[in-house]
Amino acid sequence: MSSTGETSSIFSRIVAREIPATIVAETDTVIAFEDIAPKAPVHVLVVPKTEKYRNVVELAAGDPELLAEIVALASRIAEERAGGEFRLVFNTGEAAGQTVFHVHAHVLAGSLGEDSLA
Ligand code: DGP
Repeated sequence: MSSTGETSSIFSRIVAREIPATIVAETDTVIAFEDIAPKAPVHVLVVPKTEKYRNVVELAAGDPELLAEIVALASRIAEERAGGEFRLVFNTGEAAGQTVFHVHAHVLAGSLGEDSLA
């Protein structure tokens, strides 16, 4: 939430159900939904509900337990949908391909090729 009470990041708007997404799992603190432009047979984004952390470095320093929740939910999704093996990608910084500055993990699974690094 911003100081005006409006949500700001696109992912906060998904958390608030202001824009649609195919939500696949949710806890009190974390939400998982299908990426809008999938790069693999399974391509789910796992996102903390708070938009306090812009990237995984900030999250690891500020709330390592929340980071562990993201990893645990990613693992659960991969277990349910792809036999438990998966690639976890946190793009960190514009030059690394990050476009949404609300930390999120890409969970990629199922027949991964070289070009499926999200
Ligand atoms: P990154 O480039 O690492 O910041 O990843 C952002 C991802 O978010 C990208 O793969 C596309 C996805 N994305 C962007 N906007 C939306 C949206 O409105 N809905 C969904 N489901 N995914 C989105």
